[in-house]
Amino acid sequence: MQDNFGHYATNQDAVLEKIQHLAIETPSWGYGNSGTRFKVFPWPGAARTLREKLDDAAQVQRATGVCPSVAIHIPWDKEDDWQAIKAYAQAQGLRIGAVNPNLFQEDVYRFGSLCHFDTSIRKHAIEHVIECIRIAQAVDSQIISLWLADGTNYPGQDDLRQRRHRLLDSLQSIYAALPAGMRLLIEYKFFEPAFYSTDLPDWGTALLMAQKLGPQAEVLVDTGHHAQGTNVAQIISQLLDEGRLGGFHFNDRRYADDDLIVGSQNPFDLFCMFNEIVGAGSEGNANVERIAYMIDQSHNIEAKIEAMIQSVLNIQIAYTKALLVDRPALRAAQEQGDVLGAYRVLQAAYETDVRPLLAEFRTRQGLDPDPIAAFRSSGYAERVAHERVASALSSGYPGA
Ligand code: PSV
Ligand code: MN
Repeated sequence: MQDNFGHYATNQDAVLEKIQHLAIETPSWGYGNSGTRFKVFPWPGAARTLREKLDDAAQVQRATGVCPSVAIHIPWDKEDDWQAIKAYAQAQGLRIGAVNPNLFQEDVYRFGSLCHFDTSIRKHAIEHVIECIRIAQAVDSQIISLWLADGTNYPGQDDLRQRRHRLLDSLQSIYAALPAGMRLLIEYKFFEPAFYSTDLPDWGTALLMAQKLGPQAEVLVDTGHHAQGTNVAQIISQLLDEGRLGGFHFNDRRYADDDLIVGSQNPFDLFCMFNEIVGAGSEGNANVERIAYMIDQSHNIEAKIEAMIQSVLNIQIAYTKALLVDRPALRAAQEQGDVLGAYRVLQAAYETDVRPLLAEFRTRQGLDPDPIAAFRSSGYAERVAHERVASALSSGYPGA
């Protein structure tokens, strides 16, 4: 390990300490059946209820030790008794994380939600987000993450500036309902489901909205929500500089959509994003401390719990490599105009095999150094496949 880590060998404990503090939230919807609009392939034993999703998320926490919270989506995860859910999560060593309102699945949202031309539909959407704020309060969550499917499909379909005014107006009503300490994370996506215009298409629009709203509003970067070739690391640097990087939805994609395992397609890009974060943190950027690291993936054909664990491992690998960047050497190369020298500092960190260090981290935490192998040998997947299918058959549940 000494050779690999160069002058950081002496700092191994500091690196391990930092890895321990990178908490990653997993999404409840990543444990249920999902698919494309062409086909949903049911996974044997996929979670069907919020409790089952929490059971599965607890496995990810057990294997990795860094996933103590679970994001929920309302109404997919709607429950009558939130105190009971909170207690159920706690008993599993978990807590409820970000609450995601759903402003895209009701018939009334055909022409949008917060940007709709009909005031009563805008009001309906605002009330749903306020309902989510109340749920967040009930489960002691501090985050509402808001994504809109709003947009238009044809030029002229609606007045774009009017839509923008409606959006700001709706967001202001939502913001006014936020209790102290709760953050509204505004997520953007450049297209889909709308194909001509999207009301929150990019980080700039999301940032403008956040700045107009106030300090409790920040931007949520879903890594899969950019056009091909977009430099997401640079977006991260700008948001950090503005103090408005609320959090991430991690995932990866090759062409479009956003559900592949984070780091599986463009691991160097992921490293570059973390490099911006670690760099800003090393200079005392206060925003770095409150970034919410969340995964937003729905696995279509792969084993769901394993895919979630693998995603966590990929994030840890990218982060650990960013921690190994020799920052003084990087700064010196930059200030000498040594273009290749600077690049080679990043390359040295990126090409370091950090798997032994991460195995050491896990061993020190009392975890198995290979979380996927540990999960596979636990027999959990086979057990729930058996139990949940059996209980579905006996109850006549159609989704098994
Ligand atoms: C939209 O594509 C999105 O990224 C939003 O975060 C949604 O809440 C989530 O996916 C739903 O799967
Ligand atoms: Mn997302």
